[in-house]
Amino acid sequence: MLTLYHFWSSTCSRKVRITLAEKGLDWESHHIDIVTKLDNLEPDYVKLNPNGVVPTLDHDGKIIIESNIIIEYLDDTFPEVSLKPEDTYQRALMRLWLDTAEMQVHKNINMVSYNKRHVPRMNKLFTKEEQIEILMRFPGADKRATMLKRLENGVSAEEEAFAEERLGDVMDKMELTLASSEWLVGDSFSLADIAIAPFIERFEANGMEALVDWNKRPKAGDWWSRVQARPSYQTAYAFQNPNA
Ligand SMILES: N[C@@H](CCC(=O)N[C@@H](CS)C(=O)NCC(=O)O)C(=O)O
Repeated sequence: MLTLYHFWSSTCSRKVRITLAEKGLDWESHHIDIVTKLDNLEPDYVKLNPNGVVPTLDHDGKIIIESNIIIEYLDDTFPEVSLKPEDTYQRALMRLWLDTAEMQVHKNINMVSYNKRHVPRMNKLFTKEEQIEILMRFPGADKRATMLKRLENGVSAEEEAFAEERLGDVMDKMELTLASSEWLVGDSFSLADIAIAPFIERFEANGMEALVDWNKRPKAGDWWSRVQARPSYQTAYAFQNPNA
């Protein structure tokens, strides 16, 4: 039995929901409200995910964290519908996209989303003192320190612009790659496409025009249309906030 601890609009959770849908796997939903209820900081959840973040997968009592590791675990464990290239070099390229999704895209979109999404959302729900208390409950020292610094000093226009440029680098790499292959790795849809897709939707939702101007990057635009047309993408995005 598969249970996914996830949040409806989290990019990392969406990666896993797309993978589950591509593979036609049944799963049970355990919604973790990371915004208003802060379920992710509850001690029982932190026992499962010591970083206090979503997603977390429970497969018959085996706990797996980190979205990239979860999607590879699912693909390895349920190989009937494969989302990995056969060729080992192509597999390495696929893993490089997974790494890019986490180390370049997730990291920089977090920076860009801070003023756009995070600050207005938190200020609406909590006073500054409450926000400090919440951050002190974060289990990871690194994240706690980064977020406390951001709360004190904000994210500057320069930091935001730099992060957006790094996201532009990834979009350029996609455009170049997709000039000679149908999908991010070769001619089959793979975990590489799944790992990147939710962030493109986030760029659009954030109104980051320079990144999603498909006249400028037509190959990436065509790829994006094909990703969104897949039933797996639609199923993953149909999951709405159960508390709304
Ligand atoms: N590297 C982790 C990142 C997980 C992560 O940052 N999740 C976000 C949502 S996309 C989260 O739970 N944030 C809650 C918080 O920061 O309080 C993964 O890929 O699973």
